[in-house]
Formats: sequence, structure tokens, C-alpha cells
Amino acid sequence: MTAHFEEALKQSSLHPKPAGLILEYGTSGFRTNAKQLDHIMFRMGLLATLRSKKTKATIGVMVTASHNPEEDNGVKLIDPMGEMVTPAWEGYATQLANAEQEDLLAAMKDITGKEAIDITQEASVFVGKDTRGSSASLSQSVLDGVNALGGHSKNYGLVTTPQLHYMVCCQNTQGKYGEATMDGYYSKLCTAFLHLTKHASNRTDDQKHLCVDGANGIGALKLQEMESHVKKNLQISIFNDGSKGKLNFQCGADFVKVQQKPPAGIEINPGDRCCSFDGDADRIVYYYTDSQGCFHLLDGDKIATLICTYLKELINQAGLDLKIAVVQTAYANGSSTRYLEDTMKVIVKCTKTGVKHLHHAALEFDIGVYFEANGHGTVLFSKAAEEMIQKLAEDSSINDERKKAAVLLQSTITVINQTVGDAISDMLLIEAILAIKGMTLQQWDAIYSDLPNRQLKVKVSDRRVIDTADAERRAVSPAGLQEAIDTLVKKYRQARSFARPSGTEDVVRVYAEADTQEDADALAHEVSLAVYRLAGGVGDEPKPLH
Ligand code: NG1
Ligand code: ZN
Repeated sequence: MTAHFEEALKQSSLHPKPAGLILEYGTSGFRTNAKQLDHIMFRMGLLATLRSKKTKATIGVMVTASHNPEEDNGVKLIDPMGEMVTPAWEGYATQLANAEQEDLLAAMKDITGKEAIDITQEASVFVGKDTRGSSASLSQSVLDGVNALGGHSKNYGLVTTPQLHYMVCCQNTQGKYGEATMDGYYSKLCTAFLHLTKHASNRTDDQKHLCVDGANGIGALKLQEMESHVKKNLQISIFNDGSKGKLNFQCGADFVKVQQKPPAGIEINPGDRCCSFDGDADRIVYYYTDSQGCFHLLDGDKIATLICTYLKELINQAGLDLKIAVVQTAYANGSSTRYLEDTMKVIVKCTKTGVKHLHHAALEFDIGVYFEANGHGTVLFSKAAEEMIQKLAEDSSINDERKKAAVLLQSTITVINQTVGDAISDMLLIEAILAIKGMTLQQWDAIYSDLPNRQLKVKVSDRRVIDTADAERRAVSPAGLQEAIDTLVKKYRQARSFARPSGTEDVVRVYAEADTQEDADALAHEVSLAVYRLAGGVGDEPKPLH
């Protein structure tokens, strides 16, 4: 076995680990300042190769730090069906990343032994990267790692995160999910989009135009590539295309969602339809300004509601008996949960933050719509549901209404990237739904009214002192924190608040909602103070927002 590892060890010294540096595979892989990541990349190349040998399938490695600032970078592993890597291997990733050079052989042997990996097995790894300055050399380090262990690699170069997930899934399903090429991706999604919008006869020209904030990232480049495929039915104006602005700086989906305001670099006229991608194009949020110049955000919760409404109508029209559910996190606006449960009568599940949790929960249903409030999400159809829809669409004995619904459902499945949240695919789906329903952003927005809310960050010396339960909605430790939050929440109407340690930043996140913005802001501030005092805050005490 050692012979196979010799080359890896030799090459590893060309990607030295800063002694003592400890990093953890977090909510979405490793993520930190790009300068600290070279050894991590090489070792993730090694680990992906081992994972490929274990699963006898192609594994993906994506180099990106999503919505983080330009100077950061990160890496995550993609499992054979295009899903996030399985939790046990997140542990191996941390183990391998933190081994000092002299312990690396032992770490590789340990993983190989525990997983009973046949080291002579062939391996295949797909690699992709975002547009950060550091991504080129870091993705080369991943490729070096794969080569060092004798794996085959395919370098996709610049791709969005969801595009790489898609490629991995296509490859491992022998093309059943689609063709593992960029052309294959565009052609699958765009053909479905054109088919869906063909049925939208009452759409005005105005509704065919969309402004997209590309966050100065990879999404902007990929939209440019795709534009000509959908031009007939959707004209896209791309802003923040990376030609001058800085990645994610005052723009992108995370900025718009957290700041609740339009991004820089885009001029919005009242009524314009706009959306923002994040830095690796796996998140999307929509927005518009009204005639008073007031900004309106349509976030992941609104997107989930729109998609769920549309799918439920189609399922009814098709006469299918399929169970549909929406999966959310604690950050979902309380109004959305109430609307989905009380008015739409759909099942709503709440999971911990992080798409792998939502994805997993959504798999339990015939149709699982999952979205984080920040705009990361997709729809999963069970194999049985897909087969039922397919059969119905091919059934010549049913009436026209059922047939049309079944055919629309089929194209809807095709336009969706079921491997992971995908801003491009979500955008095409949302555009198609709005077109089919002849709906404006204002009408979509009016489905329910968001409760005013606020998200804040608190710096503490060790955020792990906060332990949570009940899908992160309650703090189990430190002692007294939950009681303090409960007391504060009681002061306000329709209020809710929670605090949890971030999985991607060294902060505690505080969320609050209430029936007015002033109250949501006040509650968020008061809970931040409680966190600061009870969980070891550092620096200045949080200041009130007003
Ligand atoms: P953390 O930092 O754990 O809150 C953030 C997002 C997640 C998810 C991950 C991965 C919020 C409140 N949190 O996680 O939803 O998207 O980043 O990118 O938006
Ligand atoms: Zn992202």
C-alpha cells in the first residue's frame, strides 16, 4: 500500500502545510483566506481520489468561497449523485487537512483501512473553479493531488458550483441525467425553458426582460454563454459582470438579502424585474422597487412558495396523488411558514442550516421543495413521482387538461437542477412560472407579507460555547441564554429570535423578527447583547441600530 502513497507524500512537500494550522470542513467545505489553502487543495485532491476509489465513481472538487470576500477561497467535495459529500468523509477531510507532513502517510492509511479501499482501483475526479484570483493556482493544486495518487482528472475550469454538481451526476448516471458538458447543461435547461414558456401566451414584452446582478462572479460569465439559447423568450441585462467591480463587494445575493437593499452597480427603475446571484451562482434572490421607490425583496421563502403553488396546481390539474412538502430552516420568515401550512396546507419541515440538511429532508417526499431564506434551494422529485408524470404525459387516453399539466410537469423537472441549488436553473424556473401564470413580481410578492426581520453578527471568543437544539431554534448552552431570549421575545408582537454559531464565519448569528422593523431591530440588538454578555463577547458591546 505504501508504494502507492510514496508519490503523494513526495509531492505533498511541494504543498506544505503551515505548521500548527487547524482548519475544519464546515457547513460548505473549507473556507478561509486563500493564502492558507494550498495544502488543503492538494490534500482534497488526494481525498477525492480515495473517495472515487471507494465509490467506484467520479467525484467532484469545486474551488470556491461562494459569497465570501474576494481574498477568501474554499473547497468542497461532491459525491457521485451530485450531492454534498457524506458526513463521515467530512471528518476524513478535516483529519487529512490537519495532519502534519510526517503524519500524512498514517492519515491516508487510516482512511484507506477504515473504508477498506482497494488502492489499485481506478479513480476519476472532476475539478471546477470560480473567478477568484486565487482559484487558478488552487485548483491546480487539487489536480496535483489527484495526479499524485494516480487518479484521472477532468478540469472543467471556470464553472458555477451547481454546474459541477450537474456534471458529476451526469457522468455517474451514464448520461441519464444529461450530458456532462457545458453544451449539454445549457441545451437541457434551455430547451425545457423554451418549452415551458411556449405555453405562456399572455406575457407582455415587459415580462420578457430581466436584470441580473452577477455579483462580479462566475454566474455573470455563464449567463453570457447561455443568453443566446433563451433570447427568444427572455432578454437578460447583466450587471456586475466582473469587468470592473470586485467580487461580492456591495453586490450579489447575500448582500441584497442581508442588507435588504439593491446592489451597487445596477440602476433600478420602478417595476424593473431584477435578481442577484451569489459569487458561485448557487443562490438567487429577486427584487423590485415600487412607484414610491420602496425596495421589495423576494427571497428564498418567496421562491419556495411560488414554486410550491405552481407545482400544486399542476399536480391537481394532472389528477396525480403526490405528496409535496417544503423544507426550510430557522431563518425562514414566519409569515412564509404560516402561509404554507395554514393557507396552502402543505407539509413544512424545518432543518438545521446548510443545504445538505435540507436536501436530505426533501428526499423523503414525492416532491420536496427546499430553500434557505438566502435563496439557495431546488426541488427534488422522487423516482416514483417522475415515473408517474412520465407515464401520464405519454397516456393518450387522458383529457387535454390533464395531458397539458403532465407535459408541463415533465419540462419543469427538466429545467430543474436537482443535484443542488442552482441560480441559473432557479432563474429559468421562476421566469417560466411567472410567464405561465402571467404574474408580475408585485403579484408574486403579494402572496403573503414578510414579517420585518433583522440579522446581526456578534463576535465572541469561542462561538462553540453556543449549543443549539430544535433545528437551531433554541440555545441549550450557555446557561441562561435561552431564558434571556424568551424574556426579550415576549416584549414584542409576532416576535421570534434565535442565536447560533455560524458554520462559515467566526461569528454568532442573531436573527429576529417582529411585527414592525423597529421592533425587529430592537429585538435583534437586545438578543445580540445577551449573546455578548452570556457567551463571551469580544470587542465593543453591540450598539443599537437606531
Ligand atoms: P452559516 O455561516 O453557517 O450561517 C451560511 C448561510 C447558510 C449557508 C452557508 C453556506 C445564512 C444565515 N447562513 O452559513 O444558509 O448558505 O453559509 O454557504 O444565510
Ligand atoms: Zn454560493
